[in-house]
Amino acid sequence: MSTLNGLPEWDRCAVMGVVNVTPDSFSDGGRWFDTTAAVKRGLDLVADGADLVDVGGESTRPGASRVDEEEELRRVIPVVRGLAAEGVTVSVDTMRASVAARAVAAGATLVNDVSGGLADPEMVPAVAAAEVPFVVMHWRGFSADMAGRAVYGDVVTEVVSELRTRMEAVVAGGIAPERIVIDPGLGFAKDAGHDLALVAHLRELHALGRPLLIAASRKRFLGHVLAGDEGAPPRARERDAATAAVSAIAAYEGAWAVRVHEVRATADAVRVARAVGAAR
Ligand code: PMM
Repeated sequence: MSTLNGLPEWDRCAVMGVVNVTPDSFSDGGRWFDTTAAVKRGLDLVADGADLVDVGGESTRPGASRVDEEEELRRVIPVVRGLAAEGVTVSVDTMRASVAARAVAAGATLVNDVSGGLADPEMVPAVAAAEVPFVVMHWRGFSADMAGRAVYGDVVTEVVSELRTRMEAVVAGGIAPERIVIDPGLGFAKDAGHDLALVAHLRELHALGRPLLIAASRKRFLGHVLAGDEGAPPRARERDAATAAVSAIAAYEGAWAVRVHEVRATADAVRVARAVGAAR
């Protein structure tokens, strides 16, 4: 498994637990909205087996509008500081350079930008200066109108090629190649078929030569897979077993980390994947 400059090394796929400090996130919106509850949630995820915790203050659910900078800072920074003070490895989920920089100052050790640096021209220089790992996710535009951009000839080839271009831009902007993590951005300008094709072709994503983060947790494509005869998908919070199934697949295929809202089943899944991989 590739090492990632600046983060602990895990001997298996890492489990990234999610704390969304938002009133409206896709799957857990409103539940961890005050600082104390959010820090406690992060610590509970660690107790359940999370290796690192991803803290975000802006919902990126399909159709979501943006939160303003002051509000995002108010949501995120105290939670990052609280978790880092407890010794937790913290990642910050933000598209804003100012939030990323303040979060790193508060103890975050990874910047997870769903726009891969496209949303804020200051992001790449800020992360380069902070010298922390950076998640480059495949992204074609803000959530408010991303559904219209879910148009591909061959989704796997196009996502790999767009990620390669983005990685080159990020490196040209000063972020060391050994600090980059890549992510296909499941559900971002993608329909269920696109997401499934990407999960089925993780090997092609490995060709980019960087650690791979997979964030399938509770997403619409899982609801689509699980929908019964009447076509009604289970609610987001009822998709955790399906999420763990993707975690096992991703871990077995060599993903660096999986990002999930409920950690326990995924913590087991990545251990089973490691054991099966070792017996291969
Ligand atoms: N998805 C969401 C939020 N952050 N970060 C990365 N790197 N990759 C993702 O696919 C991703 C992300 C949206 O999910 P949520 O609002 O349900 O947590």
